[in-house]
Amino acid sequence: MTSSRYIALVDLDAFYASVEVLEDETLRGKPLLIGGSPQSRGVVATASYEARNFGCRSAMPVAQALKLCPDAILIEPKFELYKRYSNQVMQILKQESDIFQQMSIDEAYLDLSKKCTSQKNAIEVAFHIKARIHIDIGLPCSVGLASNKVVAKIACEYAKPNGFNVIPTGEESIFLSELDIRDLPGIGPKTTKRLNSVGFRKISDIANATPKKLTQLIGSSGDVLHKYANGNDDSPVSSERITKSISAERTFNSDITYNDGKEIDTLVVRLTNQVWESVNRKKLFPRTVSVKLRYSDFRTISRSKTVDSEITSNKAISDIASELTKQTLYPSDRLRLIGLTVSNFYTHARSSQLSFDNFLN
Ligand code: TTP
Ligand code: MG
Repeated sequence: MTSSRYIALVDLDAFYASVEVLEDETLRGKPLLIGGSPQSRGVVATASYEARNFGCRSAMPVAQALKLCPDAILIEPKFELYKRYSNQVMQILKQESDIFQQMSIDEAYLDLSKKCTSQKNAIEVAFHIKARIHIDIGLPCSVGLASNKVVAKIACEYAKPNGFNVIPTGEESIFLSELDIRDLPGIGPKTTKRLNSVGFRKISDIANATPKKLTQLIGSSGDVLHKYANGNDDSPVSSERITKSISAERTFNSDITYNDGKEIDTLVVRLTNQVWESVNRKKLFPRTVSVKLRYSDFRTISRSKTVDSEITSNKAISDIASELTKQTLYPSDRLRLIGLTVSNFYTHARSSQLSFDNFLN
C-alpha cells in the first residue's frame, strides 16, 4: 500500500453567472442565464443556481431555458472578463499548492500530499483556499477532498453549490457504492444503457462485477471503470502544461507532384500514425484536424476541419486529412512539405465531455 494522497478538486460554482453577479450586485439571488440570444439559436453556457431550480442547464437552447424560467435574465457571455477572473483564481491555487493541474477555466486539481502531514491538515489547507477565493475574489466554489482524483471530482459534484466534501481515506468505495453509475467519469448514455440492460444501476454493481465481465460488456474500458467503481485511481495530478495541439510533418528530399493523390494519402497515413501515438498516450481526443501544405515555391497554406464529436480513431484523422488535401490540391501541384496537426482536445479527465461510449461499437 502506497502512502496516502490528499487530492482536492476545486470548481467554481455557476462560474460565468457568479462573475456577472460580482460585476453587478443587483443580479444577486436572481435567475440568470448566460448564453447567446434565442433568435440566434443560442445555447446556455451556464445558469445561476436560482435558474437551475427551474430546470435550466448548460448546453440547453436559450429558448427552452426561457420557457422553463420566463423571468430569467439573459446575459451575453463576456469571455475576456471570465478569463481574467479565472486567472486570479488559478493564481491563488498555484500559490497554495505545489502541484496544481488546471482542468478548465474554472476547475483545478491540487495535490496537497507533500504539503500536508494528515488528511486533517489537508482539510485545513483546502478550507483556507476556499475561503481565500471567496474573500480575495468574491467567487463561490466547491471542493472535493479525497485520496485520488476520481473520488475528489465526484465528491465535489455532490458538494455543490458552495460546499466542501471530504471522503476519508479508506472510505472511497463506501462513498461511491450507492451512487448512480452515471456519476462515474466517462459513463455516457450508451454505456449507461448497456450497463442498465444487465441490471447495473449503482456504482457498487460495477464494483462487484468482475473486470472480465465488464470488459465483455463495454470493451477495454471495463478495467478502468472497475477500478474507479472501487474508489481506485492512481493517476497523478500533473502540472504539465496542457497540450493544445500535436503535429507531425515531412519535408521531401525532392518535391512531389500530387497526381492522383495516392502518394500523399500514404504520407498522410504515416503522419497520422505518428500523431496518434502521442494522442493515445496522453489520452487526448481531438476534434480538429489541420493539414499544412508547402508548395515548391514555398507558398504555405493550412486547411482545417472541426467535427462535432471527439475523434477516437487514427483512421478518422487520416480520412479527414486526405479529404482536406483532395479539396485543396490539383494534380499538377508540386509540394515540398506536408504537415498534420490535431487540436481542440477533450481530455480523458474532462469526463462530462468524453465518455467510454466512444469506445463502444
Ligand atoms: P462548469 O464548471 O461545468 O459549470 P458552472 O461553473 O457554471 O457550474 P457548476 O460548476 O456550479 O456546476 O463550467 C464552467 C463554465 O464553463 C460555466 O460557467 C460556463 C462554461 N460552460 C459552457 O460554456 N458550456 C457548457 O456546456 C458548460 C458545462 C460550461
Ligand atoms: Mg464550475
